[in-house]
Amino acid sequence: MSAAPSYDLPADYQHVYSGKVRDLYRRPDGLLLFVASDRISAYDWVLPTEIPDKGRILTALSLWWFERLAHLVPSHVRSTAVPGAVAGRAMVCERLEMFPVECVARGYLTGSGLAEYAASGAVCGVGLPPGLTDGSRLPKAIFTPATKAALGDHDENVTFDEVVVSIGQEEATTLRRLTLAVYQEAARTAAARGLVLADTKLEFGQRADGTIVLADEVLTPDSSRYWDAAAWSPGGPQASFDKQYVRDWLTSPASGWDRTSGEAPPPLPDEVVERTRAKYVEAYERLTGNTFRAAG
Ligand code: Q0T
Repeated sequence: MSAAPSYDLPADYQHVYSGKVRDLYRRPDGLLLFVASDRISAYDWVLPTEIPDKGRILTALSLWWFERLAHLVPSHVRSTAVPGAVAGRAMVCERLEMFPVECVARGYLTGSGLAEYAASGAVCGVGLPPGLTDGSRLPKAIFTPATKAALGDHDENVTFDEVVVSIGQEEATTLRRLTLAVYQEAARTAAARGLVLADTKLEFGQRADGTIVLADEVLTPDSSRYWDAAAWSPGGPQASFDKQYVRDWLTSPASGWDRTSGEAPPPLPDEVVERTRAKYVEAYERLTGNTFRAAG
């Protein structure tokens, strides 16, 4: 995963980092190029099949959210004028000093939050009432920070007090306030479009003058759990808005794949690719009210 991805970018763009599905480059002027690929991950694997337009759809969605959130927090986006090789799926961003904290807000209980709650009755030190189950709505949204793990590892949930030790009281308090404000605003918007925003992960950085800035991609299906509100039914795992066709096929006999085998997953059939692409388009269109237009 450390090899530079093979976009045909100008020679003076320097590859600095790749996540499972995103790549970061540095321009000669010091600004960053944040590229959303068409790669998709499932069950901790990057699949061998790409989802056409996924990077463009998620970039358009991120940009839409950054604008809607600008009254709460500035974003790292400086421009969408990017090289042709990554047209529509990249953003030019200012370089920040990143906080070493994954800022997660949860309005619903699932995933690692559910596991912690089942073991201790709390998530990241935040006590919760008894009787909650997988998919339950929380009485109010909670800040559940995590520390960034190395690529391939899972982030580790930490308490607010551990964040204070790491970055200081004032900044920890600000990140919590901003994370919950962003979640609240986005969850309200999603609900109005028939979507549940179960949780979301944000990353913040700081300018040299101390301003705290929202970075990374925001409120995409890759950084957030979206569920169809009409199907929400606590008491078991909720269908993923975007990845359910992929998961269902990978775990069906048709795939021939055993996810406990340690073997890489097989390529996705065209039908699964097309249905999944349609879900990303649907998420974009429902949230923004805009029509997604594929590149001509
Ligand atoms: C970063 C300085 O997920 C990451 O990158 C995806 C390709 C993590 N990451 C973010 C940075 C950013 C941003 N975003 C920024 N504006 N300034 N660093 C580095 N890694």
